[in-house]
Amino acid sequence: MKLFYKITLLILTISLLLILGLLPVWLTVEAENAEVTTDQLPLRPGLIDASAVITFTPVATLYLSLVLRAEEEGSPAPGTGEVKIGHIEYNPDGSDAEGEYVDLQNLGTATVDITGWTLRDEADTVFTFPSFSLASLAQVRVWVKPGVDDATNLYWGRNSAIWNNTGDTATLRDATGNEVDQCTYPGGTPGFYDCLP
Ligand SMILES: [Ca+2]
Ligand SMILES: [Ca+2]
Repeated sequence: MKLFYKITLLILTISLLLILGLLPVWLTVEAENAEVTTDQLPLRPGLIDASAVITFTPVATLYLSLVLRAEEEGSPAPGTGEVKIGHIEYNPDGSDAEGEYVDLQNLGTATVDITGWTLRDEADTVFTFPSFSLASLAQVRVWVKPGVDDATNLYWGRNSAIWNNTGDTATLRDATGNEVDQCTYPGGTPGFYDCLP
């Protein structure tokens, strides 16, 4: 083969390799720049948008399908909330009415709107949550006593105790009355109970 053809073939080969190698980089940049607000698919929105643009390139399609599969496996995009009764302080030092409280924890990955939810004891004394959102991994303390609500403390507003020192059951229901969690403690020492393992 003549030298000219050899060089031409070499240049073509290098060009092809460069295109194949750089395409994924370009795609990634495009995908990250794309702004899409769709939440209908459990995938990274930018990548979906990019896929519509470059599906004409077989290599790009292959690459993208690999990326999308990785995204799907890597992150459960739409998070879920998981609110649990964490701790019940039923026999605190000093006045029970002053010191009793229950901690709720959101163990999930999404914020949960607990407005209108209820917390009750075995005797059906009910606390209804005011307008409140519990962020992922956040905690809120529900005091029995009166007080001024803030981001981590809510107040039942009672002057008498709720949580029996000899055992009781706390039940948490959502705004439509579905039971979300329940915690029964036996009572006695040490005066508090951790509902979560
Ligand atoms: Ca008590
Ligand atoms: Ca009680």
